[in-house]
Amino acid sequence: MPRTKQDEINLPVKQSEIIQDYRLAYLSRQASIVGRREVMSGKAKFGIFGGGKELAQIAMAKVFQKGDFRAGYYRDQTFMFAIGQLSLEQFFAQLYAHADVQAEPATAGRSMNAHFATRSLLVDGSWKNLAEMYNSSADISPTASQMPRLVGLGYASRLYRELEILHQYDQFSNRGNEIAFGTIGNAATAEGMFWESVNAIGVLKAPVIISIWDDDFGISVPNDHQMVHGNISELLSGFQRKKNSSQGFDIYRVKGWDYIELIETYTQAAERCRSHHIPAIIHVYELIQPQGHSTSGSHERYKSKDRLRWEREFDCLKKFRDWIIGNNASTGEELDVIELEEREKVEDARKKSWENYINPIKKERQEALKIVRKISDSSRHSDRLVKLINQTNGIPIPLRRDIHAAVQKALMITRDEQIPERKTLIDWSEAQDALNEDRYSSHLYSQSTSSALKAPLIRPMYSEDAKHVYGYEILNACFDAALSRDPRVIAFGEDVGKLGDVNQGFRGLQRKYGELRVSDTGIRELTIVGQAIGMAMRGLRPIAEIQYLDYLLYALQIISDDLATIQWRTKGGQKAPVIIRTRGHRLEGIWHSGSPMAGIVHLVRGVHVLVPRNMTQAAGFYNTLLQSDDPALVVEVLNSYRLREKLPSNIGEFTVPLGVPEILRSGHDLTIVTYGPCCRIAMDACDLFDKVGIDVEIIDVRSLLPFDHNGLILDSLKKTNRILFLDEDVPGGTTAYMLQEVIENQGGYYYLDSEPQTLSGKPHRPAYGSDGDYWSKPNVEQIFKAVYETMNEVDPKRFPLFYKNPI
Ligand SMILES: Cc1ncc(C[n+]2csc(CCOP(=O)(O)OP(=O)(O)O)c2C)c(N)n1
Repeated sequence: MPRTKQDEINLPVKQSEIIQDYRLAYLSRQASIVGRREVMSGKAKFGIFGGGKELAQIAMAKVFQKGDFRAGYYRDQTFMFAIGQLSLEQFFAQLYAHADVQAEPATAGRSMNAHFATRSLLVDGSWKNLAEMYNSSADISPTASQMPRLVGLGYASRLYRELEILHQYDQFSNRGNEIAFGTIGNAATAEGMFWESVNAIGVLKAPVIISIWDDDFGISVPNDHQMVHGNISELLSGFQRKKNSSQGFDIYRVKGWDYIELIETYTQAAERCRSHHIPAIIHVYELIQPQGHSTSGSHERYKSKDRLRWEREFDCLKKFRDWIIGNNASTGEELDVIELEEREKVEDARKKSWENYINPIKKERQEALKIVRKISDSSRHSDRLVKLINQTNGIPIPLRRDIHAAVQKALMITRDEQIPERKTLIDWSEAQDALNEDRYSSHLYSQSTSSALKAPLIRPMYSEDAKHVYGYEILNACFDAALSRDPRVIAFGEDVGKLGDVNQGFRGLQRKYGELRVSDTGIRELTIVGQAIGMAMRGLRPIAEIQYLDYLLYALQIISDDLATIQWRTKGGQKAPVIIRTRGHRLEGIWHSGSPMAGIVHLVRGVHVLVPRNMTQAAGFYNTLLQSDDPALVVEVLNSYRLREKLPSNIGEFTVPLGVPEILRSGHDLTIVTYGPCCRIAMDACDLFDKVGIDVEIIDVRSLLPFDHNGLILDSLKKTNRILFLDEDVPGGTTAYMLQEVIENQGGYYYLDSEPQTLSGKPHRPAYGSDGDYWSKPNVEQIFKAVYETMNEVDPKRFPLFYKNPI
């Protein structure tokens, strides 16, 4: 049938492009429908889909260029299809949790469906050319948690544009021409971190476009419970850029079913953002969620009949179809054919993806049961084994865990028999364990040659006339060397810029390296870390400062959910070598004295946690970390900045290894295992030990994660056979963690002659003042008593309890 030409119908988009867009929108919707069906039929566990948001995402994809980054959430499948970074087969593979990076490159089956990511790294863990790729940072589930990272993904462009010294890194940026695109649901904008991130992006003038997909609900809760006036762009209007101002956002409102308006809005926003680094917020409203929130429930339970009717009418796919026909860009019959073709594509991909997923598992089942059958041929329990084989074979959609359980059962049934094939089965099972270890547990930390554990050990050197300087001066010299050595090192935090941080580690360095290399930030711990994550994902080497350890809790969620999981949740596809610098442990009062190390250590597996006892140790850690591609938290000792240390002559080069404790004093009677400020207090207690003839060995753990990977503490325990774990965390906190590492993991249990002990702070927060500190945290006298009482049990005559009245 003759077609009306595009110029005759006067549309701003080519007709072929319109049809292509319709195809994609339809295909994506169909994928959602089929995906839901797969869950309902038991082939997948859970599904969350992007139906109802197709057109806006197609418009966003049109302006998304190579080098750009996305930080979005689970509704963005259409966008990912549109930029060519998600195939239908990959879409289904993720739904099935296909634990194979080839089939499911975003997360290798580690994240639930609709958690999108591109792979920034080569197999060896080194960077790809990100400037030549369409990039998506890896999604996480906590609502709005994509936002802090977005701050840094955008801000990196500003640095790459404005710092000439960074222009050489064209693998990461084309002189800062890249936009970071954020997407978020309307309800998630009620999260505090959304507002903190928007404010930070505005202050930093970061080229970011935030799209808010507004379908009026957050699961079942409507907008008037989420935000004042129920209208997010109205609420955001205070962020609106004023005329001729370079600060603030351009804010757009556009209907989610208006194809042309969407394209025009994104085109304008992207043009301004890319050329002038003016951030934008695009509030896309009148969107729908035709399948409800997820496969966990149906939206008929909470949406009124009127609302459901409206959703059918304002479905962007229906509106687009009507618009195409109304503008003579195609006919209903032609669109019917297109729809049929797209449905077939989805069905083909589903089938292929399912077979790719299930066949290897079925093959494993066959292999395992074949061995079990051989065992059953020689077994007295063959009837039980045959039953087990039949049961396992009868599972219609087998999981690897079903096979594993059957193998265990077969071995248990035949545990009193000498059948050669039992060995074959055990070998097979152990080989599978190794494969599953790789499938589910690899890449918690970097596995590349740049892993922090592989940094060469360079000892500090001292000239004969080495100066004794304040601790902060050691750090200052270290950071100066780092900034001068590597242009990608960027330091920032509260009071870090002009003041050079509250303890002067960066004193004078902003003047020397400029305001972009050493910067002040607002008081916003969460997005200081988010900023660092985004920057590090784009090849920079941020040192993000959290002013006090006590305030790390504001950022702990994002460190735990985002930073700590990046390498693992992408199975080595992405990394963010962030260094978080903070200072903590005892000083004064509740919020400048805390040491909640166990809370941290247990929440941030995937980040190294280092607790240097002085600033030379800290400097060595920074030098190690800056050579490596792992994220880390370094907790400096608050009361050591004004203590003098000898300045190494190789301040920018020497390294302190991770996971290697240091013996501070050797002894034979008992080992004290501690870290940070308690090292000094334990050493101070030695005067008392000397007086009563107790010979303690004191070990500074230095690195809580990783922990003593060569078993140095065990060696000490083999010698002393007695051990005290000491710190100023709460009882059962990091002391218990260290105890478990040494007594259980290292096998210390077998070398104990006395009960192992822990000495920590009180369960309450530290009280104010020097006496408050003394009665809240371990002190010299307590340490003495803890050790002495152990020795009293060994030899009560030699070590009488002289400080207690006889009972
Ligand atoms: C921190 C956090 N709280 C709660 C949830 C559970 N949850 C998942 S999605 C969602 C609603 C989000 O609604 P909205 O932001 O509007 O996005 P939509 O799903 O409608 O696209 C909730 C409450 C979560 N994932 N994270």
